[in-house]
Amino acid sequence: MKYQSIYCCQNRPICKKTFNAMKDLKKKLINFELKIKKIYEKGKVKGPIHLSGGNESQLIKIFKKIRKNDWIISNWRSHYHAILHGISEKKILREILKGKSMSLNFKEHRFIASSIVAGGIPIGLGIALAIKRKRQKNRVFIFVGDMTFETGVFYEAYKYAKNFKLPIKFIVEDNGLSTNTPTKNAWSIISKKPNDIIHYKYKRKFPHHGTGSWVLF
Ligand SMILES: Cc1ncc(C[n+]2csc(CCOP(=O)(O)OP(=O)(O)O)c2C)c(N)n1
Ligand SMILES: [Mg+2]
Repeated sequence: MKYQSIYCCQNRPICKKTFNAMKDLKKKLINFELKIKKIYEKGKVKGPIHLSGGNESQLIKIFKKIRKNDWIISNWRSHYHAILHGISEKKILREILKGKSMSLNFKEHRFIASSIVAGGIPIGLGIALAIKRKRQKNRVFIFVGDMTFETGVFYEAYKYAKNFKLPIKFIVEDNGLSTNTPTKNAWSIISKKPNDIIHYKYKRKFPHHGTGSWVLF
């Protein structure tokens, strides 16, 4: 995806100001992960980390549509999601140092992450149902990997959300891998993505877990 393909200012091609802001934001995301990598390799993080990389531009574009009072349901690879939802790097770093990279949770920012494959999906569904019943205006954005998309939990939640018109948007982050196994090998067939979900592809820059210097799983 090229920055130039994103439109701003009443659908005019992206203006220089926005272009520069996006470049800065991309740098901010990458630098944060590099900082975590360094700290992790010094043995200061007492738990697993799952770094992002290669998906900065796609996420910046997606988060432009997300409002502060919307809920984010994330997973084990959640640092970028948290930063883009406006949570301070200091706050995120504090949790990572406690070994909580895989389960960043900031209720005050409407941010929930689960390291259980598909674990966050029913939680997001419940939040969306509550939002609808209370006639509130905010929405729920659920981020899942391409392998999680193939699970039964995803399928049921997607169906329920669609049938009951819940304020949910699903985003499939597709790196083609389920940990280190190609998702195609894990499931034999890759399912078609429905038109009403956001689906983007990216190439993983880091191993599934860690930085490549310690144990890999
Ligand atoms: C219930 C459960 N089973 C297995 C795992 C181990 N596990 C962690 S991530 C993962 C694969 C996820 O692949 P995908 O959804 O594509 O996400 P990605 O890591 O590629 O972003 C698995 C099997 C887990 N965390 N939870
Ligand atoms: Mg994957």
